[in-house]
Amino acid sequence: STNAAQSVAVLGAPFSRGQRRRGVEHGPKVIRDAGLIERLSGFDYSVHDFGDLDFHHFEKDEPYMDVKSPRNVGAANKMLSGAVSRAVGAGHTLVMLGGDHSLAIGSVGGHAQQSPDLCLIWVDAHADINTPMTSPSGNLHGLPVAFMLKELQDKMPDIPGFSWMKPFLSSRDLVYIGLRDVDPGEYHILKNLGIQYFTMRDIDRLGIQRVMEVTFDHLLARKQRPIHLSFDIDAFDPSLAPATGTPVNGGLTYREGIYITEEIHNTGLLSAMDLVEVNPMLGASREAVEATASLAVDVIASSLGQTREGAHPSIDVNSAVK
Ligand code: B3U
Ligand code: MN
Ligand code: MN
Repeated sequence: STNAAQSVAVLGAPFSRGQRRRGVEHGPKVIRDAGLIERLSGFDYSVHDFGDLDFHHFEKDEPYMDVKSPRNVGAANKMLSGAVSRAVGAGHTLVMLGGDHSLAIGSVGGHAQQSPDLCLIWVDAHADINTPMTSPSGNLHGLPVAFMLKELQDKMPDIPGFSWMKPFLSSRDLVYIGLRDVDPGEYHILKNLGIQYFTMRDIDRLGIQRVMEVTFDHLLARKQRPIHLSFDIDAFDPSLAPATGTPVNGGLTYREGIYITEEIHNTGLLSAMDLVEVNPMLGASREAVEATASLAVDVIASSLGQTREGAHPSIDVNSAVK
């Protein structure tokens, strides 16, 4: 693409308190160990590994209503949003490695500080749009989108740890792809706000090519603007991504997942992305963990321009083919 990013920043967010299963805080390490930085270094832009954030842990963190660890999740996201905002402001395309999906609050929020007109593509088995009232689990990785949306402001109480943030996204600036486990309260919100979403059934019906076409029509037809991609590895079928906290059968195939990211790259508008919920403690074997981490690398590389038709690096083709 002629719109190739100038530089990419990779930022690790080793954090797991948005859900109950330990291990997802090791996501950044296993994704790096699967060769992420080396893979990106083969491309046309410079790659900056910003390392991992060092989150402060609050020992005393009573639930609010049913919501678990609000102060830890709030503070981690405050730190993350600052780091993402600085990286995007410095001109990098930002790759955030989670950690659990509660981190999208800070990642998308920090991105929005620099690009208030961004749009959001959420690739996930889950809608992650519960409010404290609708959440069946009290796990904050099931709530991040509700924090972001202006239209849900009156449904979100003052949760301890989140006084620093304000909703910044309109429901029409969001598209979901891959849904297949949506809670009753979430379904109500999706319908009520008229949010554009594609379940796995929609992908079966329309095909992934049409799904991406409608996604871009919805988000970009009025004007071109920065894209934030928030990619939960559990969007993939569990046979491909077994090492994750809440696998759901019937997910994306490898080819559907990579088609999504190729198309997003081809817009030339990707400005930041998250890759979350890789949990190396949940794979049944070493191979299962490595397959999941390597899939995460493929998703990121393909979002940033790796193609299946072959690379076109900036070398002198005439001398290369002699
Ligand atoms: N919707 C459920 C389950 C869930 C959400 N996100 C994940 N699982 N990964 C909830 O707890 O809100
Ligand atoms: Mn998620
Ligand atoms: Mn999910």
